[in-house]
Amino acid sequence: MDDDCRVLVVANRLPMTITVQDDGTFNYQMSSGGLASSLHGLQEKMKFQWFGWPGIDVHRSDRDTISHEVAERCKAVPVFLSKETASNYYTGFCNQVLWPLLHNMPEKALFNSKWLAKYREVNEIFADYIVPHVENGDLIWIHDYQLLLLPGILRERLEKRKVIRIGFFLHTPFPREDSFAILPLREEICNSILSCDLVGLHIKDYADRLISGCEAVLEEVHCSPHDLHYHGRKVMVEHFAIGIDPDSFRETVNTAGVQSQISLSERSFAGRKIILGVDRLDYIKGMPQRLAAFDKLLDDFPEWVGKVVLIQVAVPSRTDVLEYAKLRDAVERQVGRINGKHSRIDYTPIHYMYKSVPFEELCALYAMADVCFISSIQDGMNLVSYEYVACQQDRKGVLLLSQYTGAAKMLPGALITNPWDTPRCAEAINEALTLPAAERIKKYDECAKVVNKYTSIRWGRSFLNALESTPLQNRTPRSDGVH
Ligand code: ADQ
Repeated sequence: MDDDCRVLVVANRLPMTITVQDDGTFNYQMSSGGLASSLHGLQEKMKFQWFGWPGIDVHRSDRDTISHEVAERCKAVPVFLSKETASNYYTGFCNQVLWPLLHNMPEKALFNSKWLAKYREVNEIFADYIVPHVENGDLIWIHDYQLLLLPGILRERLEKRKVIRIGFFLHTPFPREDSFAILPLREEICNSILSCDLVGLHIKDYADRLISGCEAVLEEVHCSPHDLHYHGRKVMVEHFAIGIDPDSFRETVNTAGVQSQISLSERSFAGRKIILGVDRLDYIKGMPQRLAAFDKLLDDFPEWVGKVVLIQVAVPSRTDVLEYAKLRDAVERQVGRINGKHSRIDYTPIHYMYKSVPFEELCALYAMADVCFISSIQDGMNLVSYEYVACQQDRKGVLLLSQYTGAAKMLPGALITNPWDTPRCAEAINEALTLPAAERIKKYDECAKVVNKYTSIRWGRSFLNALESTPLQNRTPRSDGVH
């Protein structure tokens, strides 16, 4: 990869979090996790320029100050959106239309034409900020479902003026045919995606579905296994499984602070096995299914009552969306019912935490759990599974992983489950808790090999290498003369 190459990374959110303090001044903090840390290692070698929404409503008079600070601190350009625009675009169209449909859950989707118009408008606003920065030879890397129309808009605006390559990575699954058929804007979305030189998804299934979806709604698409030809342009469609930076987790686990948190917690759970669940409280993560399986374990294998606990961290997410509030209520009622049923004076089976835990505490939880149970009913990849493996170098615990995650295709040592099949999930938990040491270690080592090899740096480098290797091409004019 050419080290002088400039990469414009465009994502819904900036790589830093900005908050307003009591005195009205702003606080800036680099976001932990996410895309910024995935690309951290590469940023030292290549010139990155970020674009993203700061996530707060900023008065016009403060915009210059914030732009200056953000440019200085993380080489980023904030894309300002009014509160009303952001709400219709993000809370509305992104989270209540695109998110459920991309995850094949049309029953959770709501439709509203104002949201749709604002989604288009925000993708145009992103282009307004980006276009003045683009130079010949740039690689533009656009991320995720919030910006599906941006590649097409940029291609139209820059076509004649700049020689650039555009890449797009979708972090969610690409929907199955039935959900795709009701996706609003599907033609516009496919047309935009095919304005890219390279389109990346986590696994081959999603890439295949994207190719079929584009073929279904657009004329003039010609497909071969790894690329498409559209309006005379070649578009590569590849799968690049994202990973994590395992060293940062291992190093944190080995700090004295985390080690003492682990010892303290181990003492309070002495004589009991620990199953861990960590998720944003999102309906894709299958928390009710996990709780039902744990309940069934205690019913069907009563020898575990008093001997096993489930620690469930539910990170608050999208609290302004009704479906998420309903999910929280349902999960908390379910936790109460199960605890009411199986608790004893000296035993509470489920330890439920509705909060975002600090990174050190998260690493301590990962390190002390005997089993990590991931029961997503849909999930693009699922990085919690990788993080658990990275933190388990001493204990070599068991990963119980839903077949509906991208990670299930990557981690051969995991015990794969179907979260809808409650009795078999309960059996799988029992199997995970009783796996003979030699088999457990073998399975763990298989997972660790993948987590250590397919890191986030490798993911970023592979995508950018592939993007840089695509031929620079002009779009041939369409027969109707429209470009
Ligand atoms: P998410 O749906 O957010 O990501 P996931 O991949 O599991 O799901 O990542 C969650 C991240 O949040 C992890 O890095 C984790 O450390 C962090 N996190 C979890 N609990 C936390 C807590 N209590 N406090 C602080 N941080 C916490 C989307 C897609 C996934 C895809 C990723 C990356 O839905 O399928 O794997 O993007 O592409």
